[in-house]
Amino acid sequence: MLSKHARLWLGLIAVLGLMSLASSCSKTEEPGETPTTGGEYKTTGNEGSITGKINYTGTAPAPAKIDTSADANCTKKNPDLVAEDWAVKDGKVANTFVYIKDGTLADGKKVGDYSYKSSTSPATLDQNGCHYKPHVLGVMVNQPISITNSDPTTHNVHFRPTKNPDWNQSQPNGAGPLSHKLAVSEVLVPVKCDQHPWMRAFIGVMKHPFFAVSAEDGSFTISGVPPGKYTVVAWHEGPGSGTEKTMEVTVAAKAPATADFTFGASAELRGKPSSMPVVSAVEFPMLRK
Ligand SMILES: [Cu+2]
Repeated sequence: MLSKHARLWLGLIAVLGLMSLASSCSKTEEPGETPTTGGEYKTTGNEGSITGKINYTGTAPAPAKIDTSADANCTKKNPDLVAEDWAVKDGKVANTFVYIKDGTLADGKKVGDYSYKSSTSPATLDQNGCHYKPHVLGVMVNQPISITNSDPTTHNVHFRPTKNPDWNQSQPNGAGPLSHKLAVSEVLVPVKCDQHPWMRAFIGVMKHPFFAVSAEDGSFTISGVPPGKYTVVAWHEGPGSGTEKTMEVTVAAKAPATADFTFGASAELRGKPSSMPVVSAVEFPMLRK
């Protein structure tokens, strides 16, 4: 039989053990992608491309006028500001993020088996006329994002990811560019301005370079794609975490593959809700942030 003291000590040791487990668990939550098994992807010269159009069938929602009266500087600079959630022109949709979600290369390796050199040239997110340009942006993990303020007012850029840390910076009129990086892939990170609640942008963060954003004419091209069979997703913002369309695409050596996507007003074309972030089933409730 253990004495009362011994039982107390054993209890204390168990509590300390749990606390150290908790701290090691929280360490694994630090952002960063897990290392890949296939090494860095080396171009072979056989790469092809995926090109297509984002279409809209039916009557597109009329762009809603934004009330900017809370900041006279915004009203003066951009009196006709409208919402950009559905930028549709002649049945073609801009601001759709298209990316390879999964797939197998001709060499039998999965896309995720390789690592891909991150671009070191910064992507730019400009605050201009009290909205973001571009409205949808794609970057690779750890690629610098340069955030500029071209407005005669103060903005407060606020990245609101679910897999990367929250990031929130004030940027007064005339201040120099801010720089930020996201270490974990995430589709897509909403960006808002805490000064102007209508301001909204989305950043797709990818481990690989196989992504594009549709232009005003609905067109997109993903170049440098190794031959293989892929699941390609077209994501568009919408209720909740957005909607997505999925297509299986085969890329042949040195050839362009076509992937046209259609969104629309009907329930069938509205697309299915984007998949929500996966929460680990094994989770200590007291460790939830
Ligand atoms: Cu702002």
